[in-house]
Amino acid sequence: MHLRCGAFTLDLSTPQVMGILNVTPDSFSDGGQYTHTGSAVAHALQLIEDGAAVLDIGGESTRPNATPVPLEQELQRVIPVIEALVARNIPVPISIDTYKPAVMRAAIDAGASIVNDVRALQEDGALEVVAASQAGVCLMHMQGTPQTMQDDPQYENVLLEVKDFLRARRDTCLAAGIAADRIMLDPGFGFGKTRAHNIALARSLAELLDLGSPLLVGLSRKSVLGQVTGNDVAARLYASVAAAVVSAMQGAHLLRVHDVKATVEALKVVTALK
Ligand code: 9MG
Repeated sequence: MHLRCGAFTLDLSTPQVMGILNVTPDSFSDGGQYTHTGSAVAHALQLIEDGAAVLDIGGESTRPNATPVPLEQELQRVIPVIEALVARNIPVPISIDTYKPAVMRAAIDAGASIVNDVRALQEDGALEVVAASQAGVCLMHMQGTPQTMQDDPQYENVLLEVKDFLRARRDTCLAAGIAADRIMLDPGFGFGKTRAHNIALARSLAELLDLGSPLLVGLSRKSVLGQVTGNDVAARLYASVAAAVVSAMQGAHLLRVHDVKATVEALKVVTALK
């Protein structure tokens, strides 16, 4: 299994880590820490040193009830960081976490190789931007929007509905000319899902492998781990590593995490013992 993305081919034959770099004042766990280009770049270099195979850079929080960020502000947050990292010739692909086509285009022009879209390229023009590039893409499932998604999420069968959505969005991408090996899929833990929905999905993650695309999982520090452990967001390291291990044991290819060093080490054990 691999992902083609820009000049990179990401080998996903063993589980890999996508390190989170939020250049936002209000992300749920690390908001406000890396709002200056210098500190964001320093943190990115540390994530690479710790073993991240991909860096995911975001300039708008997607936590529940997050305030939408104007286009210009999002561009000002993320593009200088991407440019600075590309200038340093970093050895891993940069992923841009955005649903806005104009940010996708600017980020790809600046050197990003993956588009991580929590709206799965449903925004007008997003599909065309990715299709016209060589970037890889992560298509994520979300019910509702970050402003409404946790109000009262409802499913008849969460696994089947998420799976059908991901299959349909992947087919739309294929029809638009995005090659299958440029596409990853993600069930979107915490995006329009209750604790029961998240746990049901996590238990049956392996069923999503039938879709034949690499699977990205983001459970790091999320509220479902707080609900299970009783810990607040600053104390969810062990729970996050456990969630990454369980996901990788079920076949997840890429784990989107804050705590790269601990997760990389745990995944080495999964790879060795699985
Ligand atoms: C941006 N973002 C926040 N959580 C995420 C998750 O679970 N998956 C992906 N792909 N992106 C996420």
